[in-house]
Amino acid sequence: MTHIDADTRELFLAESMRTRTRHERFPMTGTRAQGVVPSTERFASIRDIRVFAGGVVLRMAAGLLLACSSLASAQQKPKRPPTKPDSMGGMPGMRMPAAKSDSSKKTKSKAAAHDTMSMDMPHDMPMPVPMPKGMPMIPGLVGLTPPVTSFLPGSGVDPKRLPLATTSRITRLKNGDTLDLTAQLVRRTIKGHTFVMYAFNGQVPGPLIRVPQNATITVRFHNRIDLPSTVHWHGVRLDNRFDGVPGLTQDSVRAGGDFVYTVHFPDAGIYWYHPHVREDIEQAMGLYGNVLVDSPEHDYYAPANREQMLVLDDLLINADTLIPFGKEAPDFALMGRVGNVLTVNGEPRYTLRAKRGEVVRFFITNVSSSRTYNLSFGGAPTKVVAGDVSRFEREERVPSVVLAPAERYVVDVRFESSGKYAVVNAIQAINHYAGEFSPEVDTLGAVTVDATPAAPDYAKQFATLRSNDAVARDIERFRPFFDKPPDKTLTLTVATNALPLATVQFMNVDTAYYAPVEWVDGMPDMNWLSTSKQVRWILRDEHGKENMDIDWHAQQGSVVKLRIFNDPKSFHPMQHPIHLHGQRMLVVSRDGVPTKNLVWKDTAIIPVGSTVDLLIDASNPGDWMLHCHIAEHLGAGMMTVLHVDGAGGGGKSR
Ligand SMILES: [Cu+2]
Repeated sequence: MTHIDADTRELFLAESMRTRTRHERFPMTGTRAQGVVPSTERFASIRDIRVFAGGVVLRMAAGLLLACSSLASAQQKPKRPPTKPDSMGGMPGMRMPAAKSDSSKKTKSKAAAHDTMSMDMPHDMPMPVPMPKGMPMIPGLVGLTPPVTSFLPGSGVDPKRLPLATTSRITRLKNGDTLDLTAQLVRRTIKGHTFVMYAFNGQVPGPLIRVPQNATITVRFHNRIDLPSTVHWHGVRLDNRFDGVPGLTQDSVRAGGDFVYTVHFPDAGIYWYHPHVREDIEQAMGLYGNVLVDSPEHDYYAPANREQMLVLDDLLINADTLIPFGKEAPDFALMGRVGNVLTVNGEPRYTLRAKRGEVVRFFITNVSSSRTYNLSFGGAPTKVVAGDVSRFEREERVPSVVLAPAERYVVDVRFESSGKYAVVNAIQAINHYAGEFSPEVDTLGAVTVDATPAAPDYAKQFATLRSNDAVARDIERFRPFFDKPPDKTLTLTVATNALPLATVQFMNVDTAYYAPVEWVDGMPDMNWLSTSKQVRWILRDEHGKENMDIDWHAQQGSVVKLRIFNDPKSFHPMQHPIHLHGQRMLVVSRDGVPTKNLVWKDTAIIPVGSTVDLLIDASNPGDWMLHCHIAEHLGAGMMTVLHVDGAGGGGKSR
């Protein structure tokens, strides 16, 4: 999110929870319970009416669409006859494959699909994603498949010969050290099902690289997966040559190839690394890891009894099968792939035992392709301490933390009394079909607190909200630029072609209402069928130039104001976490409201309908990507380059 102050967080939640819900639950994700979402009345106004009206319009439209569906179906000429609806326990609305009579067809039974999946297999499985409860698949879409070939890791590989993935281990490195980092195929067992996936050094998440601030390390990357790859050091202001962007800073590393990165860590905090090639596949299949950069200051953070990494991810599974990816182009191009199994540190359930009164520092990273989280700790008092690239000006008590893809937050949580605290993602689900919102709570794990008192007892330090004067002083020199006119303006929108007619009809009505943030996939059928061949996500500048055609230069040492507007009238408006490589930036205002407590960021969520002003400290010369961090949106073109021209005049630092 742009910033966790109460205003913004409440806005996201409040605006999407305005409607009186039917309290329907989506049978899509993990363990759930009817939960309470923090409430506020501050934003109950026009949008309420709009959402209600939208719901009514949508229900009418849905009826109309059902009536027109045979027409749509006929026009679309599905590649296979519509399948018979079948009941599947716990997955209402799911449509299962019709009985196969033609044995020459390449389609395999679901159970065998993974082991035998060929990279050249047409993407012809029927709609594989469970539909939310009460939401039928749009009839005009039944039987259609995305126009791509199916891909899953490890085609033709015997899973039994692959190593079983392990949990992440800490790799402590000092200045000058070298690390071998290998992307490889592994076996992973999730909820009793075994899948072939990817891992760095056999670990999911990859090794936690822990380095002192200002260290420079060498990473020898070995690509041993079945796709080209690279490593991007997310949030790190490093030498441009090692930023890991194929076609911009390096060639992609072919399968079997190697590349040597030199990585310098100028800022303390929590960072992460992942490939910058087909993130929708490689990152989703397990290629992600954290870097924890330690400040030399002993009291950089307030004291805590314990540190924990929380890497949030979601995986899309159909019963016992991973849902394949598009080989030539990402599928799920409209909303991004939203998983139905939530994982923390690669496991479906996070557990921690703590002592009574213990202060636990959580370093949280959202590595999901598309999902935004609203995380809280069972009511335990929570302090937000730091964000992507720095600490906050001031520590702040928060009821929850909102993280869009790629964002990080550092929070201190004190577990005051013994008992069980649920770690939950509490959000507002959206049903695009009915135009309804409903509260949804997924339990990601639990912290069990013993009666034994924690020692030392940091109750007093925890109760103090520290001011980080060094951060405020550092930001002070940027304040004169806060109100300057924007140097660059980008509008976020989308263009589509050749989408199924039923999708187009539905979406034309769907935009009658919108949510600032979509927390779930409320239209999995339309989403699955959309690929980056049909959907182009767009950054459009003030000259009308789009994505990579934008010619954007800044002088090294300058301060660049970037204004981003997320057009709510686009074909499919949704939030976009916008990430800038190699620099740091401040979210100085949203919709004209100045941010009260600043933090240096590398990723900022732009809610639908909002205008967000970012101030970029263009300190690092080179060619730096600015893109949406929803993997499928990036795969559908939503990227441009900021050329930071060095003193020599060239944009390249090499
Ligand atoms: Cu996006």
